[in-house]
Amino acid sequence: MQLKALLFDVDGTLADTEDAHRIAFNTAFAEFGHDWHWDRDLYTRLLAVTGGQARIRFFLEGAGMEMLDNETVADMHKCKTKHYVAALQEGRVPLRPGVEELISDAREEGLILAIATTTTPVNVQTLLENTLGAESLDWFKVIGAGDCVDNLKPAPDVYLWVLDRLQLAAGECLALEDSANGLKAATAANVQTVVTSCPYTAHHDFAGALAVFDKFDGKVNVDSLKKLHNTL
Ligand code: XBP
Ligand code: MG
Repeated sequence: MQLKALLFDVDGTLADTEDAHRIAFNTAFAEFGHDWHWDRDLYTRLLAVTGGQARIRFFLEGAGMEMLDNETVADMHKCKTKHYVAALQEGRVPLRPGVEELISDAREEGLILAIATTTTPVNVQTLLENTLGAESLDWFKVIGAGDCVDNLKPAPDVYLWVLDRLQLAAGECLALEDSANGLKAATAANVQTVVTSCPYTAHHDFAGALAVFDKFDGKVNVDSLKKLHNTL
């Protein structure tokens, strides 16, 4: 089957966003009067759960703390999103080296681009606007984010949602992911996946990936992706 589309994850794949997410969570906790601090080690473990609100609940459970009601968690997460978006607007989160070139080459080659992420939609929009420019939002034919589906990764839902809107078969697409949960989600939707791990996910189990790299630059480009897809 011909490769027609690239489906990009956002966090950890397009950009190393997780430290900015982590810092935004910590700022929100302080604003809500809590002295909770998520350091890198703890956050690495908390990334087992996707979605910011679920991650806050997972933390409370793991720490044996009293569970907050849904409204409080949602408000705290809204505050976190505000701080995260501000970091993106200040240009503190660049794309990973090689990503801009890959996107530009893929467009020139006529490949369809889409996004399949579990993050909050405004995060995707703001990252794209502040890295590739406002017009880049139109380069992605479909943007599937955490608000589009009930079940976040590792469930396949966001990939199935994106495939449905693209009207493409899974075999006509490749997913680009950085994490085991992302790989599981794409694989469960029958989309073959190329992993480019990031510092927070380098230790994950990527069994089942079409290929695993630790960076895009010099390794992941349209030619290498087409070759990998041809081997299927
Ligand atoms: C990303 C996530 C998100 C972000 C935080 O996973 O799990 O929760 O860490 O964003 P993936 P929100 O890269 O697999 O899509 O706080 O907006 O959820
Ligand atoms: Mg990711």
